[in-house]
Amino acid sequence: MKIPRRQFLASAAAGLASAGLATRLVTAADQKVPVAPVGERPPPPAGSQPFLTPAGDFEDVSRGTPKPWSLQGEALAQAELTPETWRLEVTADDAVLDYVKEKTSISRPLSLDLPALRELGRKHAVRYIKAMQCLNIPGPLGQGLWEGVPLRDVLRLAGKMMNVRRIYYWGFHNGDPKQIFRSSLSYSQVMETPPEELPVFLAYRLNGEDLTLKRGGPVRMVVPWAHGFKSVKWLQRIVLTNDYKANDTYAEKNNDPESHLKTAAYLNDVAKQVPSGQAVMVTGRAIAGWSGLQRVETWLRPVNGEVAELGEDDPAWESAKWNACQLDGPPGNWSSVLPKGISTKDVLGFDRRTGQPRSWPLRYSMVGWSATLNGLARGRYELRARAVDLNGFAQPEPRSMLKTGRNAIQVRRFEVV
Ligand SMILES: Nc1nc2c(c(=O)[nH]1)N[C@H]1C(S)=C(S)[C@@H](COP(=O)(O)O)O[C@H]1N2
Ligand SMILES: [Mo]
Repeated sequence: MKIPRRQFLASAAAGLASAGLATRLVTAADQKVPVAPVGERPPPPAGSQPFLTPAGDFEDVSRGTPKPWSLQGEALAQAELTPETWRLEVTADDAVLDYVKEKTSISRPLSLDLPALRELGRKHAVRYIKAMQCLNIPGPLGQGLWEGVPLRDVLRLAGKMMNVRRIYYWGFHNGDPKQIFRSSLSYSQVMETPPEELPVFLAYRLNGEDLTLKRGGPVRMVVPWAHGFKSVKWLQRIVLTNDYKANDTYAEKNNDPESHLKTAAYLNDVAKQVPSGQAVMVTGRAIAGWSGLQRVETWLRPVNGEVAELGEDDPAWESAKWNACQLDGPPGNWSSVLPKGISTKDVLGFDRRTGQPRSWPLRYSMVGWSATLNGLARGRYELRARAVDLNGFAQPEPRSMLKTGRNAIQVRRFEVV
């Protein structure tokens, strides 16, 4: 059956609208906004959010009763969450499943302690800067310089492997199966790292210090390209399996277990009232996800009378004027940003010889942005922000499922008086 194009678009839009999704089509005009080349972008203004989030300032998304980070003394040692008691067990799956024909085996099951992992780190340690972002929370949790040993180098110690297609892993869960928070990766994702991609690793340091219990220490998985749910805290168990299905706890909550970190723009708060004649400085943060980040744009919309939600199918979206903002450039002085003794040359994502970032923003990192609004007449306004990825797609285009990563277009309302 042929559906006229207009009618098709209308019904597609209605479908999206009824699903409550913040999805907008990108027009060719959208893609012609000039962006300052990396070298010309000014470093972040003084007093803006720190580039690296102190470990204690991350937003915490921890499950468990009691929360594993609240354990102390003997209970903490019993939980094997002290540097002395921590162990990582790596075994082959012995489950029998009718849809899996070949049995998994490894020649050397492992029980690794922290000194052994650190010893591996002398030769194989990697560091990179990554934003931690929950798939379901509309705002980054923090950004760290994570350090540890690639998972592939740990798995190599397990000897000869047969029939491993997936890697299942989880952490301490109060010994209660109902509290397990699991995640998984394919064997290839772990063992092979494409050029410029960052490896999955077992992190034991954050911002130059031992990983705190609250951030998932002694050891946490860090999956660079993924949302937080792949980065399991208090890591203790890895099971190599020939089961090809993802076993992620997050999948049970209607989330896409294979989703990638989304490119997204977030707005900081704006003063509710601004005196007329005064410039309005708006700021926010943006994440460079899987599809990269080209620019952030804002749309300032005068609103008269009562403020109502802008419906998904409101024609105002089609005539919206989006303006490119100023994206923060690399910090002027990296040594004041990185922990003492760490050079950018030792961090993945930077050129080994020059110490310059290989791309900006760094992959999977978070940067600040700002815009100054001048000459606003008295009245009420709505300000929206969106990110445009390296494909020229304004986010959250073209994907339509927020359960693969929340990056709807945020709005702030203010009044010029
Ligand atoms: N063991 C364990 N690991 C976990 C979780 C958890 O509940 N238990 N939450 C995950 C989710 S959903 C997110 S978004 C991140 C949050 O990391 P943070 O608490 O360091 O900010 O941790 C992940 N790792
Ligand atoms: Mo999360």
